Amino acid sequence: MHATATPTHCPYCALQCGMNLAPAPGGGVDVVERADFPVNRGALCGKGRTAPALLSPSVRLTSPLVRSAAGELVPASWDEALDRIAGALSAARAEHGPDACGVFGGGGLTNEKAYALGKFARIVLGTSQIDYNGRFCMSSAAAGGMKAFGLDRGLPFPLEDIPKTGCVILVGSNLAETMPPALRYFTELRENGGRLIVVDPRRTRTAEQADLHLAPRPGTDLALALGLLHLVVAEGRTDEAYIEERTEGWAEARAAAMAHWPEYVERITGVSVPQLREAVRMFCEPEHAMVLTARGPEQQAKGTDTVSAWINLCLATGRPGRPLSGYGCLTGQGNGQGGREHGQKADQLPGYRKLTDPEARRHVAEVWGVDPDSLPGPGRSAYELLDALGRDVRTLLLMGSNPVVSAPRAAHVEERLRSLDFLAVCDVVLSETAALADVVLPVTQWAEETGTTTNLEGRVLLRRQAITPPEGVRSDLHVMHELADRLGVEKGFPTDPEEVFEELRRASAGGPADYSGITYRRLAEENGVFWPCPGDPVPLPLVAASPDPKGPDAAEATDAPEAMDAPEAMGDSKALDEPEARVPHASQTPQGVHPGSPRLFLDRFATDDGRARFVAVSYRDADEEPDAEYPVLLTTGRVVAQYQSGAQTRRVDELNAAAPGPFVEMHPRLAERLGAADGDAVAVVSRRGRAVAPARISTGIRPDTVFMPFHWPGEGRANTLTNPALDPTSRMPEFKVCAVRLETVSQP
Ligand SMILES: Nc1nc2c(c(=O)[nH]1)N[C@H]1C(S)=C(S)[C@@H](COP(=O)(O)OP(=O)(O)OC[C@H]3O[C@@H](n4cnc5c(=O)[nH]c(N)nc54)[C@H](O)[C@@H]3O)O[C@H]1N2
Ligand SMILES: Nc1nc2c(c(=O)[nH]1)N[C@H]1C(S)=C(S)[C@@H](COP(=O)(O)OP(=O)(O)OC[C@H]3O[C@@H](n4cnc5c(=O)[nH]c(N)nc54)[C@H](O)[C@@H]3O)O[C@H]1N2
Ligand code: SF4
Ligand SMILES: [Mo]
Repeated sequence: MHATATPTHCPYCALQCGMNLAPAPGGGVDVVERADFPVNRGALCGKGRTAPALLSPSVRLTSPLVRSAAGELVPASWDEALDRIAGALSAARAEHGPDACGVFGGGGLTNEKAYALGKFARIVLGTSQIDYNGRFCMSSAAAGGMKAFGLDRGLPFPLEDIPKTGCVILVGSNLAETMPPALRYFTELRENGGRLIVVDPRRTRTAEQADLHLAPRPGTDLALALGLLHLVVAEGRTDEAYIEERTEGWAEARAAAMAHWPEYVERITGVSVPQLREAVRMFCEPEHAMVLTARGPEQQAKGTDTVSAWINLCLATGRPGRPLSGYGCLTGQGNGQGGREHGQKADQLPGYRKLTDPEARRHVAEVWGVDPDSLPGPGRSAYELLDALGRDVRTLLLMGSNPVVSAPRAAHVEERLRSLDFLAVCDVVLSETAALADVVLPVTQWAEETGTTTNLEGRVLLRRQAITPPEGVRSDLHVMHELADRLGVEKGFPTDPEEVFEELRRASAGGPADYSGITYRRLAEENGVFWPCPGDPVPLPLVAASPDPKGPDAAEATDAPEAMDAPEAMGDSKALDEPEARVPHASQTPQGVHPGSPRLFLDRFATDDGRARFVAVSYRDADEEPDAEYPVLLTTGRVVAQYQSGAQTRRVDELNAAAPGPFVEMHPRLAERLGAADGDAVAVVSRRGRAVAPARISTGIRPDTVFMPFHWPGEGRANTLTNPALDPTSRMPEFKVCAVRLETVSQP
């Protein structure tokens, strides 16, 4: 335990608020204000403030658990638990081939863990079957950003630029609840005379702050963005010089947008033509303007095209790559940004490299000390992987996610998890998914360990250990080290996070997300560094993996059935993040200290020719539109006091008191038709299942739509209802739209 306060960051969302942890009088730690971190300047939401509750042994796991002959989870030694997992992975590989071993990661894992997990899958298990929950989060924005700019970094500018711009269109973000300390930037924007437009089917706490609130029907943001672009052209508000100088593809994108007449867009979205015109005026008149998207428009089966449409609007008006302007996505999880850069994605190698790029394979294989040809190809996307459990994928190692609550069509996913030969879960608490496991490993979290995260601005941060973990708890890095050892790879999985980070620097060097110039020391001294930050990492090879990358079971592995490699088994996974990322700032010298890159694209975009790409897109309906049987739209999201699947926050008393359970938000007119009063239990039924929760009546939601938060398991689980229709490029499920019907429930 440190004698004085330890400066660190919050365990939860992508804002990664700075906080100090001071030793508490009765043991444990207290959260103390940390004013020196610029993103939140000391402010915290209730989740961050109460985070020390997660450290209590009454909340967190403190011993490995294994399933007994009687089917119960019982405490066991680390050796027994690890032996069981290694045995199950070996057996699956021997019997069915390496792709029978699946790995599922999380965007809350530190960079070091995400990096080690990707490496573990590829060189210890030799499996292609790895993906992570970030696929459910920001993958559509990543794909859209890649297509247009050749690079995906959530925000290409720091949050501090927001108050200085002229107008922000905030599309499907309820940041007043999902990142409360960030609301300050928008308040300051308005105090400075800038305008805020919020696009959300609900009048949220965020929308209440807006100068203009557009409330489209869920799933119609694509039409809305195209309608705005139509008006920009019709009103002669395009920036022709910028289009000419800095972009490609305008003619096709323009033609596609021109087919979206304002009256047609009004019919689809429910946003009136005068409101569309007002939005265009607010957005185009100031010298600087931004569009920021979050999960509302992205979690749709057309999320990538929707992001492209919003980017097209920005490009046509000359915004991206200009000061205080451009397009950005508000990433969600604590390491939502870094977690998508270093190799836990199905199609990816560290440094945001493509697994299919021969040069990327060569570089990373050299860092790992393996043959490039031994690296598997791209695997399935998150939902496709979960859907394949118990079929092709027989054993799963899961780290940092709770899909029983958070995956779409959750009852089906739960059934797939139960059908596995073997499930191993590393978690801090006994989540609903951990409760299904054959072995649960209790791992260190946040204040109990050191590691780096990358916040929504692309700012790499150092989270420092502030407290000694309880006896019986080990880190995820330790788990990978021990499993690799048991599976015949003795070197290459250090347990010291800084040693892992040093290797990550080398692996990312020269890649799009280049961390090679970043060190723990710099992170501590500079309060974070923005990537790309090329530099001079420790020369190779410092750490080499065992010479036989597949370990002792290599012979069996070679006899694996070929089916997993067949193109149809891959789905469209090859499309996951097309097109390929290019190295930005390649000209910068690796000598000397690179300052990091708070603002991207000011000189050029990260494409081959430095020009941004318009992508011609057209509106299409949601996968499931309302009909006579399912006449109402369901959308889902978050409340301020609960986090994600709730595995952590449902264990914090103060947060539970603030948000005790699920609800179905509905308009009074809809409630009246249904015959439900506020608080009455109502059933929401979709083609996937039925959920029951109390009605919450509000005039702030469209009468054709109901909203449910997704933080709870059981009867009120929103994801029992959601549609796993996937975006063709990003493989993002359509969490934000499905068709339902409502029924009253007679109460006992
Ligand atoms: N309190 C809290 N904070 C969190 C999290 C949490 O679970 N709880 N999770 C973190 C993570 S991982 C993420 S990804 C972020 C998410 O942050 P947000 O994107 O802000 O969160 P959501 O509530 O999922 O969705 C935002 C809004 O989209 C609206 N919406 C629904 N359908 C549509 C649509 O079709 N179009 C548009 N334009 N809007 C629509 C919803 O009404 C909702 O108000 O939050 C992070 N912060
Ligand atoms: N209907 C609907 N569903 C959604 C969404 C939606 O808007 N609507 N949003 C989606 C989005 S954006 C996201 S990001 C997902 C998130 O959903 P999940 O992937 O389920 O995310 P969490 O609930 O944060 O789960 C993280 C788990 O990891 C554990 N954990 C925390 N730290 C560590 C660590 O260091 N190591 C290990 N091994 N475990 C750790 C936590 O205790 C928790 O059990 O949900 C998606 N699901
Ligand atoms: S806004 Fe996010 S990072 Fe900040 S305290 Fe709340 S949960 Fe933590
Ligand atoms: Mo997320």
